[in-house]
Amino acid sequence: MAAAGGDKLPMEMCKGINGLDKVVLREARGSSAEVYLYGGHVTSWKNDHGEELLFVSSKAVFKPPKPIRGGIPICFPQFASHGGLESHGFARNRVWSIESDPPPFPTNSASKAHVDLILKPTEEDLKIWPHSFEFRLRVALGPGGDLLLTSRVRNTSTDGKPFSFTFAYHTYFAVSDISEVRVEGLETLDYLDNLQSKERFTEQGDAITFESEIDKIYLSTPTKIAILDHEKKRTFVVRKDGLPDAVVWNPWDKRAKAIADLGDEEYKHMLCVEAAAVEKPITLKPGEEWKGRLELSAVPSSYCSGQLDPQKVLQSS
Ligand code: TA6
Repeated sequence: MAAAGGDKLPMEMCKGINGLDKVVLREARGSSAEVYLYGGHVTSWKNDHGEELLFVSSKAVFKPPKPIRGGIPICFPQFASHGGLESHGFARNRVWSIESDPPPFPTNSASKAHVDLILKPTEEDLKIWPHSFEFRLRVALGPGGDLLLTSRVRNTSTDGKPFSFTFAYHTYFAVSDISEVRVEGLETLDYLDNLQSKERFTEQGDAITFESEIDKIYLSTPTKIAILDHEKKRTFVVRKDGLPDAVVWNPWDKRAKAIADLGDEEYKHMLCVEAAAVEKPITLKPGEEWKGRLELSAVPSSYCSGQLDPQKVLQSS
């Protein structure tokens, strides 16, 4: 359905792959995003030139209960195998609902191109994770095409008991060639290395570059991280709030082959940099709410010609 004057609506419901419900967000200058109700999952984010900025595997299975490989899976109430639930928890393979009138945000900066989703546990969910909660997710496009995700988790238990959870926005960025990418903002930080039994190490002073499998949880990270794509001359800036950790993952060639819903060579074109709360689980008493915000922007960079100082990207507001 088109708006008066032939313009596209800023928020539109339609059917996606395999008839799954999806929401399309459009910002006036041409940027767009797509969100599947299945998983509350952002599967597309395009700039105003129509270029896709998120990676989604060509082998992604858009069929419950398989989570979608790519985009931004929501890991909740458990990150990876940090607990007894299925990997990354169950929020990414549940069907979320649209909430037309959510409780107001403290700072209301919503553009017209936004959608509010909500997830509440079913009786079945309560059997595997016995905690009543409301998880509200707002996905919005900013006027400059920035992608903004705000998560609000509330403990709605009436039994007086607190609960704890871990969380991540498992963002798959689209990159031209992983060997040409560097990540700024995580140097000198401590991390848990998932490839070495989650042992704790300290990162060297240099920016992170990629030449083999990586699966690290950086701890107490700054609120801004930059991903510089040398070949594309593009810098992604990740801004986060309420999410102290940052996971960096690329499966590289061998592990990629073992992941059924990822093409053998596709690891070259993806990088996961995930705003997360893993090391210190979040605990909510009944009635309490937690908020975790992610803001992604993609800016042209001329890093390869030496004109862009990555530190400036990190320091500018
Ligand atoms: O965030 C990194 C990670 O936990 C890795 O260990 C890796 O296995 C990845 O997530 C993907 O997990 P998935 O369950 O989606 O296959």
